[in-house]
Amino acid sequence: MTSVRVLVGTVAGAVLLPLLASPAQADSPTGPAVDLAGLRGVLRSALAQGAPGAMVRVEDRGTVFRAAAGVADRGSARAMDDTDRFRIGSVTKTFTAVVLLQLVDEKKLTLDAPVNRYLPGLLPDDRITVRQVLGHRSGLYDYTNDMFARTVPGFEAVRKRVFTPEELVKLSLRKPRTSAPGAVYSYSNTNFVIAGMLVEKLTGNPVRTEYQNRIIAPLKLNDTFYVHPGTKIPGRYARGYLTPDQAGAPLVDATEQTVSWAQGAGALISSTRDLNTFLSALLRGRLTSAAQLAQMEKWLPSSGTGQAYGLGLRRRDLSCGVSVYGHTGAVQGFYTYAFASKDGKRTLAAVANTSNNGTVLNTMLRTLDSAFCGKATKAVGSLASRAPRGKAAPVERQEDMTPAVPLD
Ligand code: HEL
Repeated sequence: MTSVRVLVGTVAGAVLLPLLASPAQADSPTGPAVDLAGLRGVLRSALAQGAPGAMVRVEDRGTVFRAAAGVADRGSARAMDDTDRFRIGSVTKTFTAVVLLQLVDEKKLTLDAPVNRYLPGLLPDDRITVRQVLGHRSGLYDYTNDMFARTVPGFEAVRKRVFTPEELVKLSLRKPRTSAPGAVYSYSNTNFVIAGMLVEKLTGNPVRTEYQNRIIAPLKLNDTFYVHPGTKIPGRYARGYLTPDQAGAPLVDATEQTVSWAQGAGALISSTRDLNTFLSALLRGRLTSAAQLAQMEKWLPSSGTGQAYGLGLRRRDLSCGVSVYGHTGAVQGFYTYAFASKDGKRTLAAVANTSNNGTVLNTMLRTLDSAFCGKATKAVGSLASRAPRGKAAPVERQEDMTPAVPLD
């Protein structure tokens, strides 16, 4: 049987007890008890479905539940450790949105102003606003649909590429827009490349400096980095393994890449601890004014059952009736879930070091139920799901599984 290492302790980490010394449902100061056995079972399933490793960290007002399974590195067989760093993909979008909402607080940006007011001539339509961009309602085509239509060749073609953000926007504009501005939700990385451009234009600094000064340094996020266009993850990290489209083909080590194709839409590196700290701070109102947090939490329906999108922030309604707030990430080699309770007092970050494997993605989703509902529950959602070619059928359709994922 797969071994899952589970620890329960304090945030300071002074006392860490093996799970065997803990009850199956760990007592918790807020909400239902965290289902440790459930978390452990999810990690085990993810490994059985093809993830080399997986980890989860749940924090609840000073109590930490953490578990890791499998390997961080298939070459050395080093065990996954919950302190390993990894690429967070689109969880980056929440960081980028926070920077822009801070700029709104500073009166340097108006959410309902056209993007072209700040970036003259960038977009072909003056009606597209900053708010639409942050809520995926701009109608701007997602250029990654084409870029990653063939998973491994698409990735290898951009692994070392360095794009300017303007080049990425141009890729999007080659295609017709998906809707009129503001008409519907349609997830597009183009939006958050533009968000990063807005940050740079309004501050005169690279996005890296603004992440650093506004979020990373104040929250002491020592595992969080924007290294673009560098290709390496600093310090100790989990390697990321991309699943090819062809069934049975070996996993591709995708760890090293520029992530230049994503930039402000997905190029940050972090850890489960830092993501929990970040989301807790955000939801407790420590990163923006209450007014701007309320803007981020103005929910509109997104695709998928029980899901909504604000500004760079997702809401997921769990099977037990609890709603959680955060983001998901899918970057080559890593799947991430980072969510918190409404009051920011309970947080979860869960990662598997593989991607392009819809079964693993759906399995990892179940960490949310274990962390916030307190007992093993059936997966939510009713839409039939399709897995990448050659994979077992997943239990649930992921709302934002990129349309470029090959579906049977
Ligand atoms: S996709 C998502 C997720 N987001 C979006 C963004 C991110 N990631 C990407 O746009 C990368 C897409 C390619 C990922 C690749 C893989 O699985 O590694 N898949 C393919 O190449 C398929 N052909 C909406 C899922 C999010 O949750 O927000 O992160």
